Amino acid sequence: MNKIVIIGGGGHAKVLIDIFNMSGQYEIMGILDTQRETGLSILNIPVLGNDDLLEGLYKKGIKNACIAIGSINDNSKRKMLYKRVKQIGFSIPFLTHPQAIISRNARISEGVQVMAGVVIHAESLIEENTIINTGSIVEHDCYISRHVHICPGVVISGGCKINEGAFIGAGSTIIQGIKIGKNVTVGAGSVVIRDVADGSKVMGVPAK
Ligand code: JB2
Repeated sequence: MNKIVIIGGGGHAKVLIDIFNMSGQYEIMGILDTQRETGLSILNIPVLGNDDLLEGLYKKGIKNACIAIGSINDNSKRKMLYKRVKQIGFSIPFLTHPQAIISRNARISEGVQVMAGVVIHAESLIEENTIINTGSIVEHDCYISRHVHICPGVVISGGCKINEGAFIGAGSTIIQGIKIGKNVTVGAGSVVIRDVADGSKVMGVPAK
């Protein structure tokens, strides 16, 4: 079985460990965490130490890694870790909960994490290291760039474009054809009916 190391041992890691346990595709060798005590067990997986161990683990034959840092508002740490781990040589597999529905005509890139109850429809493209969190809907013909976090319960209507690093808060709705700029934050529960410029923070109904 392919060996994998998990980076980050918080809430997001627990959701991912459940997915690993269900899929049985990877043998989890341990968790790296900058704050948690070495030897601590998280859902029966031991914390091995911090990220200084990455190179050594790779040399010992663990060739797969999972970025288990989620994000609240800011995806930059997730992006930094993804780049660091790729540079060492690790593969970062696409992970999906068995109860997600993904069109055969959707394209999903490396390191994407798709949680339970997600629906992704035809001709949508999801780029590297993006999280499509629990119960979200990505309609047809959407483009979702790298290092994006689509939080639980978001609805992205057909033909939307979500650019790199955007954070779409829980329960938000984005109507059809909208463009969301780079590193935008959409507050939880918003309804986005106009395009949003790079770096903006919007919230509310309609989002402003
Ligand atoms: O650079 C790091 C690093 N920075 C923080 N390297 C490693 N290896 N670990 C790091 N951490 C660790 O990630 C922290 O010490 C902490 O144990 C863990 C983050 O846990 P937390 O529960 O705070 O956040 P999360 O990212 O697992 O989950 C957030 O995002 C999810 C998507 C939460 O807000 C969840 O509620 C949310 N579902």
